[in-house]
Amino acid sequence: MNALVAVKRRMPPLKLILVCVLIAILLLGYEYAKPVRTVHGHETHEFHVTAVRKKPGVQIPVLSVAQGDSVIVNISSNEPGMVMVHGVDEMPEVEPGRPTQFHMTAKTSGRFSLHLHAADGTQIEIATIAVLPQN
Ligand SMILES: [Cu+2]
Repeated sequence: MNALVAVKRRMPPLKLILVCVLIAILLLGYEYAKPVRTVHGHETHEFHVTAVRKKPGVQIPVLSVAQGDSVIVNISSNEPGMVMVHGVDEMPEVEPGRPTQFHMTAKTSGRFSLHLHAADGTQIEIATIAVLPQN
């Protein structure tokens, strides 16, 4: 009670309100950004990528997760096609203006190609999913 009165005396009300709003924004930002922990200690990672035809030498994104984690990739594409990681059953379709979501559980460590089989028969590399081994 005395501390609150002391704070009120030292700080004008507008400054106090601004500090409270700033703290609320920071707490909300942390809540939104922190990984979701499951009961087994694994995390759920959500990424946003766009499938575009890359020029030679241009790097594709690397999405790093740990073995056992869940992966959600939101994918936008300039071309229609089917999203795929070989060995994962889920193969959502995507088309321009209609993003899709790809889900997988990172069961095996290694580097996996997330790619688009475009409607014209070609393949577009979207990202590499790097699954780090669990200790
Ligand atoms: Cu494929």
